[in-house]
Amino acid sequence: MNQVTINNKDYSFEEGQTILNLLKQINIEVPALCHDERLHPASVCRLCLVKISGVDRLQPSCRTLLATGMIIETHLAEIEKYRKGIIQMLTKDYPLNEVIKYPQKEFHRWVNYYGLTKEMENKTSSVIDGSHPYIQVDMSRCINCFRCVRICNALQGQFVWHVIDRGEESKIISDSKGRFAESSCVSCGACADSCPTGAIEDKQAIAFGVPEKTVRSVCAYCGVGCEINAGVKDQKIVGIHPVQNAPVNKGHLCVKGRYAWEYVYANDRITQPMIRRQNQWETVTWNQAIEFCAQKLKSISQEHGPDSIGIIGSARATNEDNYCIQKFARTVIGTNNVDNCARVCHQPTAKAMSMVLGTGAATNSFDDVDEATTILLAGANTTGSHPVIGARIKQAVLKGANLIVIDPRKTELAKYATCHFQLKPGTNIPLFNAMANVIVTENLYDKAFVNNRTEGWELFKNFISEWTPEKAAKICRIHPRLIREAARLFAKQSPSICFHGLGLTEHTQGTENVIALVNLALLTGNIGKPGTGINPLRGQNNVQGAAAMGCDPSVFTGMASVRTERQRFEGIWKTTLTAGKGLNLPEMLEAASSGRLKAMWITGYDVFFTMPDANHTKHAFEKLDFVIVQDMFMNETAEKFADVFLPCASSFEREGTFMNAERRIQKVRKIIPVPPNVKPDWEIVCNMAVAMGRRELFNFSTAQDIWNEIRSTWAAVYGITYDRLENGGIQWPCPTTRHHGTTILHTESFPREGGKAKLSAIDFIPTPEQATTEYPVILVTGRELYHFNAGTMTYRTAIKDICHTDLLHVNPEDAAAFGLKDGDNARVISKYGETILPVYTDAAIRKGEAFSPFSNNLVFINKLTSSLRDNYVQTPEYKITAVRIEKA
Ligand SMILES: Nc1nc2c(c(=O)[nH]1)N[C@H]1C(S)=C(S)[C@@H](COP(=O)(O)OP(=O)(O)OC[C@H]3O[C@@H](n4cnc5c(=O)[nH]c(N)nc54)[C@H](O)[C@@H]3O)O[C@H]1N2
Ligand SMILES: Nc1nc2c(c(=O)[nH]1)N[C@H]1C(S)=C(S)[C@@H](COP(=O)(O)OP(=O)(O)OC[C@H]3O[C@@H](n4cnc5c(=O)[nH]c(N)nc54)[C@H](O)[C@@H]3O)O[C@H]1N2
Ligand code: SF4
Ligand code: SF4
Ligand SMILES: [Mo]
Repeated sequence: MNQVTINNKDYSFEEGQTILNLLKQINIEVPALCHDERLHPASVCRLCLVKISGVDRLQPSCRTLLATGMIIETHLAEIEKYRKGIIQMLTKDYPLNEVIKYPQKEFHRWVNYYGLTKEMENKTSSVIDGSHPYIQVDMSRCINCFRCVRICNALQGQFVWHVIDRGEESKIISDSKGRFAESSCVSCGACADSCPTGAIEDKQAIAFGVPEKTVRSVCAYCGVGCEINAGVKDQKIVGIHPVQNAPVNKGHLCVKGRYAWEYVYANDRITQPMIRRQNQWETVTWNQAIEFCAQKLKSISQEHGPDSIGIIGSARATNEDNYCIQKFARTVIGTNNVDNCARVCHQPTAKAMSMVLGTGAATNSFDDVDEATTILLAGANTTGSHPVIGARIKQAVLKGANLIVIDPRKTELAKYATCHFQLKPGTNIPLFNAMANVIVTENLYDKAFVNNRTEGWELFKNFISEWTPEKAAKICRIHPRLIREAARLFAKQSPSICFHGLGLTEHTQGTENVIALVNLALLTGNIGKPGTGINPLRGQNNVQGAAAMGCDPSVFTGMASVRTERQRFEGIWKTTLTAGKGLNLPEMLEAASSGRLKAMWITGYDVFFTMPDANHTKHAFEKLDFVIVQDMFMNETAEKFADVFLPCASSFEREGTFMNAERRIQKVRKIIPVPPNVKPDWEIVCNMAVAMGRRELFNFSTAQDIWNEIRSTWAAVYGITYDRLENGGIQWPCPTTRHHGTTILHTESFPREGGKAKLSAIDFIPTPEQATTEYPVILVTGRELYHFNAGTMTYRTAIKDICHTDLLHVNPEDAAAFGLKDGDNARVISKYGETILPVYTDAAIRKGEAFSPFSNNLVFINKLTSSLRDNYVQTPEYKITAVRIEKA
């Protein structure tokens, strides 16, 4: 069965496999210059033709499926002659010098293979376009394979490249019709990755040359968790490309994962431990630094108690690092004052989901995008913040999925949406409640699911009856008809999947926003099945992991409550642990302000720059006696407030694991050596523990040792061994070493008492932060594609040449009313502070609103943001600040 004969040898194949795919697998190379495994076969180059016995004409192997009994010849003399002829035609006018310089390029390999260089000439291109910081375009080397056109359309959905003219004359140009940098390109690098000639080429490849080896690892930026292949030469990274068959990114990356790795070589990277004395930084040895910190922490703890110290884990560092950090806080210091930046991000999601579903993590997987008929995207700008998933959602919609977007801005995906709710910021609950009202009153709910798998129905039904679309529409400033349409779409055109972002969580009712969204999934039975679920688009590469490892004041590793599981952890760590929950980050800052907290050790988190109401944060930091910052760079917190700086390794320089937004644990591999005086975070923490007399608890010599201890504390990851991760990531729960991991949660029941999920009546309480005559504009802060959070890393890469500052996005009519044009500096003033930044007029913003990213340290938008917080978990309300805008 499933047997074919190729060049007189027998092979087996898989159902649905193409001839070309099998040829690659068995290392028989045929040229296929228009082919890319990520694309549907085009078969325009006619080079991959093979002879199939009994079939008259030669067949393109790229799109011919294998069938049992086929007898295939790949290298008959007539075929080879034909191939050589085609490639020879392509070499006409092609520069010989490029073939010599880059012999490994796909097209160049075939030119050499067929011995075609003799008739070629050296040429200097007159059409090189170097306008883009990362991608060089030289269409004198284009062979019209159209891979760039197709991959830009089919993978990224950006439609940048266009074919003009026909036949011999046809040419490929970008949609700017001029300089590439002015096109609509989002710099994902897919076209450059696919181009077989170098007509579209990474500038990094031109500058740094061909790698000697590649190492597979995981992107260091966002929670999508794309797998990367890092090219290494002379022990340095020279380029990064996507892993073709990675489950998450399927051969795709965004600009940050693909290109923005140069920060590891930034001139101002800190590569020596330092102590600040009399306002001067002094470099010291590791022994001196650790000894100094250990003594300070000991004496502060002795004098003021262990709870006078707060420790912050890093959502950018590995699970192993974060496990050590929280274990250090709990066992060495003896406090539960440990947190991470999930606090300011998706903690409301974790809280909401664990309350009503029993588990605080995404219920489904990214692959469910392709299974869904309707996609609901709430408060997430996915093509900017999670670009590879944004591109997957865009492709799903282009293939026919319905899309409901809920966002005050007309985001890129809103332009593709069946329904876009451009609601007033902070009014999610009325909208979700009204959708639930329509689903209930129009009898569209899933009775069996509601009966068998939820509790609270009677109360909910009564509560929701008053939430008519008309009532909600007024509050949200949207049309009631649209609410009915969206509710029907979501309920009837299932499976329906929900993705959500900070537009739900970073509000005073952040936790409740998420609960109100979960209600919709529960009512319609859109949970526990393929193509459904509640899926938070988690922020940083390992924010899901940092929290799950226990960098949280109320839970130990594996989300084990400090209240109920203390004894178990006392057993595991063989020490006594403090009772009661500790302080979270906002509470730590308050305790600092009031003099109760004396010291902080902050790893991989620019707290001062990214917490709201910077004046308030500054006051808190000024009151602290001792601050340790552990980072790669002198971030704002370190520069203003640190007493000690401990330089850490980047994720390219160490082993460990990250956990992505779909609960997938993936292997982070050491790609390049650690700089001489720099250490991985976990090693620094272990050294500190040893210096403070707890060597026995931190006897780890590798990241794997730590992971094995993590496995022993948390049953849901017990089955995930390092060995198993060699072959790709695994999604928890994975209780045994034979278990394959879990792609969909809650298929049978919910891990709550009684096994049912909870429908909850959520009332709407408007935020006190409203527009006033003095502050008439609502400023929403969030992200854009190019920079990442504190900007510490992306501003140290050529991304700064694409996007050199945060811009204040203002509706064009508002801008005119304020007397502002594009590029003018605006002064933005809130109750909390003021700053100046350039204006960008943007029709995606409604009148009376404005939007700004928060990544540029000169702008420092958090001088403006309000100190209001979520009612349950204290996540700041970054999404709403009333401001006044003036010409600066
Ligand atoms: N390029 C890039 N990618 C990133 C990051 C980055 O800095 N840059 N950061 C990472 C991190 S840490 C995170 S947490 C994620 C965040 O990813 P997202 O959740 O996408 O983040 P934001 O852009 O902050 O906010 C999303 C949207 O919420 C909308 N919004 C504001 N108020 C409301 C509201 O009341 N209701 C609704 N429905 N929408 C509202 C905003 O207009 C915005 O479009 O991104 C991660 N990925
Ligand atoms: N106005 C406004 N402010 C916001 C937000 C908003 O929407 N609006 N969003 C908030 C959100 S969701 C978040 S998550 C925060 C993000 O705020 P931060 O967590 O401060 O931002 P990041 O840029 O992700 O990274 C923090 C630091 O980690 C360092 N780092 C990177 N890798 C490692 C490592 O392996 N080890 C160590 N030790 N350090 C490392 C980087 O150099 C950087 O200094 O910002 C919040 N602030
Ligand atoms: S880099 Fe990406 S978005 Fe830009 S043209 Fe190439 S494929 Fe399209
Ligand atoms: S989508 Fe996220 S994980 Fe993927 S390459 Fe971009 S930043 Fe990295
Ligand atoms: Mo975040």
